[in-house]
Amino acid sequence: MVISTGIDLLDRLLAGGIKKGASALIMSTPGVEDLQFAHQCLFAHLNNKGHAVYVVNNKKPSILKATLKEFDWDVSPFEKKGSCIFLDCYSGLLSMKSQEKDYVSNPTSIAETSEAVFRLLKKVKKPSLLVFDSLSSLIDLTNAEEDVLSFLKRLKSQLKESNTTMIALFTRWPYSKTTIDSIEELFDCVIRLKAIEQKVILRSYFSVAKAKWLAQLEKKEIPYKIVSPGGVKVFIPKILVTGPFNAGKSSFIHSASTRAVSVDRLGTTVALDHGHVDFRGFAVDLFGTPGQERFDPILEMLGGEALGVIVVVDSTDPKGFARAKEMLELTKTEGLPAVIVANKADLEGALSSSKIRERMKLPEETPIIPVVAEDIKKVRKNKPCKLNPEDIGKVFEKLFETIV
Ligand SMILES: Nc1nc2c(ncn2[C@@H]2O[C@H](COP(=O)(O)OP(=O)(O)OP(=O)(O)O)[C@@H](O)[C@H]2O)c(=O)[nH]1
Ligand SMILES: [Mg+2]
Repeated sequence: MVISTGIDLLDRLLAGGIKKGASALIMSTPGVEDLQFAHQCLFAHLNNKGHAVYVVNNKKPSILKATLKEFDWDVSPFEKKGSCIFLDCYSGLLSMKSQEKDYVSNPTSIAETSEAVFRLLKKVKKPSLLVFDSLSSLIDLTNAEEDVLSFLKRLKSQLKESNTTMIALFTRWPYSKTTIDSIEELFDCVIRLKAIEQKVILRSYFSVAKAKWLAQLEKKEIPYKIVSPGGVKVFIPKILVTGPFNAGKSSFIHSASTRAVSVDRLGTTVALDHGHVDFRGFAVDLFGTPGQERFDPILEMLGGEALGVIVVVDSTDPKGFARAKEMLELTKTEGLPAVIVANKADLEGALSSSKIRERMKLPEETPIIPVVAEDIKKVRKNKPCKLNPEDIGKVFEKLFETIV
């Protein structure tokens, strides 16, 4: 019995989601976007006929709802039905009249806040989710770390009693170590968000640091980014698409991407192809190389920092197979997770996957996926064509399996 986080890969790491009645802490370092982790879970829960109480103490509920809407997570129908209740612990701070039915007049008082939270927990229907946004703001507002901890303890037993799941946001400002440790200790599950600066690019990762209901944790750090609409996407910043001249690299990138650009002249790529892919919760940037040998000097540069590689070969042209392997060397991407696209499988004389494996001397674990043009009648000489979306889906599935 779990509540989905709305993020496929995170659900998988948690063996399905957050256990019902358990508490999950989204612990982030300052500057990392964390809000959508709670929002994605909230919206998935409401869509699954769940009920929720959302405690907000660091922005006006109207702003929060606008943010949700921006991500295509419009909660107003759920509010109307009564399945989503906002507890406004913010307007009172500015001595403004709240526009919510439920509010706390003096949010700096932990007694008032907790009274309101407990009242709503009794009222909300099952299965229920409490979103606490945010715990760090509660500490800042009340300036009473001890009181917040004892509130959390009472809250936990209340959650258990009412079988309510909690997801709470916490930004790791420089609080005392004992406070941070005690908070982590109190929660059943801790999901850490952090950002790492790599060269000039800032990358964010999530990981499950604790989940009491699991015997063993998968110690994985999953790169993510937040896109609107869509929310949290597992983000693979660079996949290299390479392969011999005329194999179908540009066709692959264009067919796979929601947005793509190529720099082509007379039907061949002369600089690079770039595309952005959105697929089952993954966001991926594809970088393609030209195929002609005169571009070999720039291949190493194009391959830098790739996390995986898609090698496109023309299944009817075994002469290109050796060149494909050479391109892996030139781009310095041997050893990275790789998938072979056996393209043009629709053409007469196309070799089977096993023949290609044999000829290319590829290990058994390297996936080879046959790919065909979506409509062979529309294929034009020297012009990238549209490839079959189902085949492309298989390529990404295999690739993501090996990368994350
Ligand atoms: N029948 C068939 N033709 C294909 C397929 N994929 C690509 N083509 C055609 O093959 C030719 C080359 O495709 P591109 O996508 O331009 O190949 P490329 O690898 O980017 O080529 P370079 O950039 O010049 O190295 C084009 O005429 C495409 O229309 C396929 O699956 N089936
Ligand atoms: Mg090309």
